[in-house]
Amino acid sequence: MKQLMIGNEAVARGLYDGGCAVISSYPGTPSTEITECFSKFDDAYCEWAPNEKVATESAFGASLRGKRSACCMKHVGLNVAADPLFTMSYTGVNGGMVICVADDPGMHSSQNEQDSRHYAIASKIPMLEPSDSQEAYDFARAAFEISEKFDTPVLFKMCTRVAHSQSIVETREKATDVEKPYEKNPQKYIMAPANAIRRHPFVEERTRKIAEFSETSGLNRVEKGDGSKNFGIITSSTSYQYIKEVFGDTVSVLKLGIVNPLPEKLIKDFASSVEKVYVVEELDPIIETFCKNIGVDVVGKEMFSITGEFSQKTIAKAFGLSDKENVKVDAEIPVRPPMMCAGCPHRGLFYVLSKNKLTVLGDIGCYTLGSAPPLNALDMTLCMGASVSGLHGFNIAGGSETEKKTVCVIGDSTFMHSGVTGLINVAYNMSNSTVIILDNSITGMTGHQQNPSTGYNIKGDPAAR
Ligand SMILES: Cc1ncc(C[n+]2csc(CCOP(=O)(O)OP(=O)(O)O)c2C)c(N)n1
Repeated sequence: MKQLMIGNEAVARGLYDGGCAVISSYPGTPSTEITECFSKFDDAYCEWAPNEKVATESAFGASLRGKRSACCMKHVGLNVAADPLFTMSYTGVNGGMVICVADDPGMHSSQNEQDSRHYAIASKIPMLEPSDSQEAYDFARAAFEISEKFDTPVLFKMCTRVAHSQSIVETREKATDVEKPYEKNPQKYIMAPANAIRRHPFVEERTRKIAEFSETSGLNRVEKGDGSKNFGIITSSTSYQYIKEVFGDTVSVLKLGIVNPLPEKLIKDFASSVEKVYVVEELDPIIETFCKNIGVDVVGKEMFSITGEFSQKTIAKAFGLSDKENVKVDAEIPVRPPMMCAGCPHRGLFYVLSKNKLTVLGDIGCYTLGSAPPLNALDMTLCMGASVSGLHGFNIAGGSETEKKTVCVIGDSTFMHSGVTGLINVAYNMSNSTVIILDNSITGMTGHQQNPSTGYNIKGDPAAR
C-alpha cells in the first residue's frame, strides 16, 4: 500500500512492520513524532520515559528479554543516553534494538548543533541515515535485521528535514515470529572488567564485518551520471535531495545510507570513476575526513559550510550556479521566533522576577522564553537540569548575599528529566537555594507530551503521578 507520510511517521511504521514490540522514548524536536505515531499501534508497547538514559535502558531491557525494541530522542538526548550507549556496544543485543536520534542542523529548536555521527564512531555502533520517507521506512526495517545479524544496537539518524518532510511510502507485510527466547549469559551481559575485556575485540571484529557488509549492501548506492559532468559527489541524507534537485542526473553520486562504518573500497572505486570528488554533508566533515584518511582526494568543507542547514540554494551557490539556472525555490520565508503563548502561566512569574531584579538561572523549556524582551528575566540556560545544579554552584561561590538574590526556574518535565538529582545535591550539600518548579503539568515546549507529573501515560490512560 502507498501512503504519504512524514519521515518520522515512516520510521514508526518501519519499526512496527519490522516487528518492534517495545518503544521507550523521551520527546525532543525533531524526533517526537516517531514515538507519537508508534503509540497509535494497539498491539505494541509504547511509553514516555522521564529521560533518554532511562528510555535507552528500558529498550535495552526489552531487547535482553528477546523483543525487538527501540528508543527515540533528539541529538542532545544522546548525550544523556551516552553512558548505556557505549557499553551496549559491548554487550550487543538479544532482540534487535534501534536507537533513533534526530539531529537539528540550523538549530530550529535546539541549544546546539552537534553531529550525532560522532557518537556512532566513538561507540563503534553502526549508523543508518535515510534521505526520504521511503528510506526511513525501509531502513528502519533493515536496522532490526542488521542489529540481530551483527549482534549490535543500531543507531538510526534522522534530521529535521527528513523527519518533517512528506513523501510517498510503500509499506510491506509486517515481520512475524521475531521474538527470541531469553537465556542467561553473564559473559555477554555482565560488563564487569573481566567480561568487558573479552567483548572489546568482538566489537572491533564486528565493525570490520559491518564495514565489509556496507561495501555491497544496497543501503549504499552509486548513481551514474549521464556523462555531461566529469565530477562525482559523495553525500547522504537531505544533502542528497539537494544535489539531485540542483544537478538531476548530470552528475555521478555515491549516496550513503550506512554512515558508520564507511565503505572504503566503494569510495575508492567511485573516486577512480570520476575526475574530481566533492563531499556534500551537513555539519562536521566526517565523510570528508574518512576519504582523506584513506588517501582519496576530495573537496569538502573548504566549499560547504560546517555550520547551519544546507538547501538547494546553498548547494547551487557553492558550485557557482546562479539561482535562475537551477533552483526554483526562491521564496524567502519570514522568521517566526518562538514566544510564550497568550495566557501562559509562566509570564506572570517572569514579570515578578524581572521586576525584583533577581539573578535567574534558567533551564530548557517554554520558560527559556523568559529571556526574551520585554521580560529579559534569565541569566543562564545550558542544558536540561542545569538550572538546579548550576544554582547550587553559584550560591556556593557567592555566599549568603548571593543566595538571597538568586533563584532558578525549571519545568515539571525537565525537573523529572534531570532536575531532581540537582535538588538532591542542594539538599545533601546544604546550599540555601531557591528552586522554582514551573509545574504546568505537561511537557509544553515539545508539543504537550505526558510526563511523570501529569497523571497520564502516552495513550492518555491514567498513570502514577
Ligand atoms: C536532553 C534533551 N532532551 C530533550 C530536549 C527537548 N526539550 C526541550 S524543552 C523540553 C521539556 C519542556 O517541558 P517542561 O520542562 O515541562 O516545560 P514547559 O515547556 O512545559 O514549560 C524538552 C523535552 C532537550 N532540549 N534536551
